[in-house]
Amino acid sequence: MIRYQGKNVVIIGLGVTGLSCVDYFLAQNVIPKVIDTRLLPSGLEQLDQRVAYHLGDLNVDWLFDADLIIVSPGIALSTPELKQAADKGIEIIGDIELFCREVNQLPNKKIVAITGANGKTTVTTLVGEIVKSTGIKVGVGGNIGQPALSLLAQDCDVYVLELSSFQLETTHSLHATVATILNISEDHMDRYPLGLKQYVEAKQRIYVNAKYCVVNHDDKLTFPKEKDSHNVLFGLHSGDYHLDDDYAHLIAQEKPVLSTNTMKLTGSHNYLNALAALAIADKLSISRQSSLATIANFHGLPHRFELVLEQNGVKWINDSKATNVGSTEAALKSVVCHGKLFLLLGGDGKSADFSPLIPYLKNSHLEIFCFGRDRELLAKLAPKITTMTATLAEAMQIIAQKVEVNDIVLLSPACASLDQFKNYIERGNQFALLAKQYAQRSEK
Ligand code: UMA
Ligand code: ADP
Repeated sequence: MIRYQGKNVVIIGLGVTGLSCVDYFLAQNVIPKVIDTRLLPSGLEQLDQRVAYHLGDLNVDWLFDADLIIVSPGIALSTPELKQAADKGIEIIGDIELFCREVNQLPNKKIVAITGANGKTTVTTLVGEIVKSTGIKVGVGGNIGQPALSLLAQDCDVYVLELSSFQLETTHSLHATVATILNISEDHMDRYPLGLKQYVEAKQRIYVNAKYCVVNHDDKLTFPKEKDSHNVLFGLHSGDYHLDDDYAHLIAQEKPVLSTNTMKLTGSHNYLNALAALAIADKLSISRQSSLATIANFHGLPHRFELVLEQNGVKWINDSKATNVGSTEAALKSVVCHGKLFLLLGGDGKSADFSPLIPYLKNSHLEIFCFGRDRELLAKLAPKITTMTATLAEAMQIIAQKVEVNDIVLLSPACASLDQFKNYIERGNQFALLAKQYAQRSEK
């Protein structure tokens, strides 16, 4: 274990990350201080009584007195108080850095590091399942929700980490066996005032010291800056791993290895996710046969282009996890609709440019409903076919009166949910519940 005895440690954030860091330091008898800028942070009840805390703002006396500041991903490094602390030479890192320092000390451990604008959780979960099915001891964590530090308590041989750009910004000691940036499209522009370049720079940190880089052939921004023979490429039509012309098979090293109609996952974006997972598994030297069996049986995750109801000839698809433009684009590319498509967009757009959606909104069989904080901005994309409502529930009420056989109702909002919901799960659950209620009523 790396020793932090005698250091004055300040942790910022009382979310799951902050609490996992508190546990980590307490386990080695270092009692940190904790700051949260919120007055009522969620993790306060769970905080160990030995730990002093400060709420409501960043306590600069504590910060400037610290030897080490651990910052949660929800707090930007550009926060003025943190910049001042950095200028004073105080070390500022995140939980993933603490985790990597520990794993680097242990022999024969492998880290798979996965980032990208979209598909992170799907690929992280799938790789975790692939590794687990071989009997290798695996821990899956990071941005997926299970804090990485909590994995140290388990005896794992392989750690599969989903890493956000925020987490990568505060990580310096990652030595991944396999690292991937799945794709890049705009997200979190509220945290990257210098634009996409700044977001890409954060993502690219995943490749530093990686043994193998798994790279998206169709997205140059996912390529490591230094060209390297250890790069493995996946893509729709080209690369070491790709699809055949009619997307009927996954192809690896020019050989068809899996028929897509035996897969439970649907949509070209998910086939790309499967190819990336297979490329990663191959680099972990996992048997092809075993990986392919797990890929074929993987159902995907809730709230991600999930068919939650098919009744009276109407399909209701919950893609609440589409919290940025790229993921909504993927849904619009994948949806096959023989009737009218009712598209629900809305929420907090995080300062995104929504214009890449415009080409997909020209379909004459489309009706759009925009709700939430950024409804006006979204409505400008295709005003003639758009209805604005304050909430998702109001939009659903109108749509329920209109749907007919062969229609699809698709919640793929292109925005975060936090303006009106606790999270994307609550938003997706509300959509599914209302769909079921309306469908039941129309049966009567
Ligand atoms: N916050 C404050 N003041 C503080 C600390 C936090 O206002 O002092 C706010 C943040 O701005 C944010 C919220 O509190 O709105 C939570 O922030 P946090 O950093 O405390 O979050 P944690 O609960 O520790 O969860 C974090 C990740 N959250 C974020 O990056 C915002 C979780 O990813 C991750 O699962 C978890 O660590 C474990 O690693 C969530 C997420 O939304 C799911 N990630 C973004 C995404 O996927 O797009 C990057
Ligand atoms: P992340 O963890 O990066 O947010 P998820 O797997 O949770 O990714 O999926 C988030 C959203 O992105 C969902 O709407 C999903 O359908 C969509 N998605 C998944 N994989 C891809 C991909 N490779 N390209 C574009 N969109 C994707």
